[in-house]
Amino acid sequence: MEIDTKVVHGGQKPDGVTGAITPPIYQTSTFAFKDAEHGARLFKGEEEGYIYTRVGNPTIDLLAKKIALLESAEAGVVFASGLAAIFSTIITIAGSGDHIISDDTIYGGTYSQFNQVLSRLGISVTFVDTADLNRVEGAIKENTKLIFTETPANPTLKIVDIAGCAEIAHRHNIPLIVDNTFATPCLQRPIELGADVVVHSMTKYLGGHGDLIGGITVGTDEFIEELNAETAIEVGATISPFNAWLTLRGLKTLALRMERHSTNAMQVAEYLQSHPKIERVYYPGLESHPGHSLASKQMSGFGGMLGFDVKGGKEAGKTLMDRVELCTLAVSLGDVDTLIEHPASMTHSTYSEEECLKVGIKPGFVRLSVGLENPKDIIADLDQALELI
Ligand code: LCS
Repeated sequence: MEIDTKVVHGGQKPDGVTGAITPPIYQTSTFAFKDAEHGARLFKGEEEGYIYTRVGNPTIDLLAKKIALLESAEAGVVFASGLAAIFSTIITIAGSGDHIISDDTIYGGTYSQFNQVLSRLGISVTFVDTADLNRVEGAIKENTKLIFTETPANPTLKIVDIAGCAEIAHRHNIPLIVDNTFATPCLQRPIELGADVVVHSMTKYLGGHGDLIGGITVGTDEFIEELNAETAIEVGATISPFNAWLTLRGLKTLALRMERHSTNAMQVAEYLQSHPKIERVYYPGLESHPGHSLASKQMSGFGGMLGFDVKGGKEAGKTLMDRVELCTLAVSLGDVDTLIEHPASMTHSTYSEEECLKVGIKPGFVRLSVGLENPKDIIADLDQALELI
């Protein structure tokens, strides 16, 4: 099946009992045992079945299976948030005394989790520009347990060579983990390019409607079993069955939405690129983007996220964000609605000013999650706000 058919049908069949096309929401915390022996057998793993929603739930399991299928992975575990998925994945592979390599341009919340929480657990992190493969190779130590990267990166849209990073990781017998939140499996499938594990904030495009928080990790059967048995069930960052169901509902239109997000973003990027008050536009679909040719190779579309530097720096950027009317000034991304924000003071305020500058987040850098409105209206809104600078 092609990916746009898979998002509709993958892993799903009408309900065996009622014929319902939409899967039921098993909104329950616990499941009754037939008798004491049955319960004991389930706990021992001698028989398959449901016990308790933190351990397993049919709605949540269906979602895990579906996203694994979309990502060309064998299995998945769903979490209450993207950060819970990332944390649980990392601590399944690395522990006290170990070292990990992370890209230096990642979501600000992931950055502070790595900086603050992992260091408290005795896991050291080297942040490098993983788009430079020599730097990745150079950062590997005896105790390095994994490489983590995000591509396109939040918020600068930097493009990282997934196959190149995977080759280095595998030569050192360590896994490559890719955060595929910005691209989604409709535009990029890291496992097909050599990555071992893919993580997502489902809060974004996978859910797609700005109405839930969720995360997922997908990989091999063996890794997912280890993640479940050693971390996920004990950490207990379980999504609610209702939020899992909302994600299943959102996924049905993922291919269609990503197509429209991409064409809308391209039009907005071209408009901004030609605007005299804009210094630079960051969108992998533009030929001027340094990652354009790599993105054209490893992605089948360029997505709905873009960034731009407004001439006049932070003050000019602030005026723009305060004056837009159709676009909403808010964090998060991947919604139907166009969202605008200032990474240096918002999503990436966990980076110091110097750290921001080092990874290319200038004071006047504005991030736009281009929504599904008519692009003419998005452009008209940006245009009237830019007039006011
Ligand atoms: N990975 C990426 C690439 C993200 O952009 C985010 C959240 C996460 C992981 C964490 O996922 P969560 O726990 O929030 O589900 N990014 C956000 C952003 O850029 N604005 O608000 C949240």
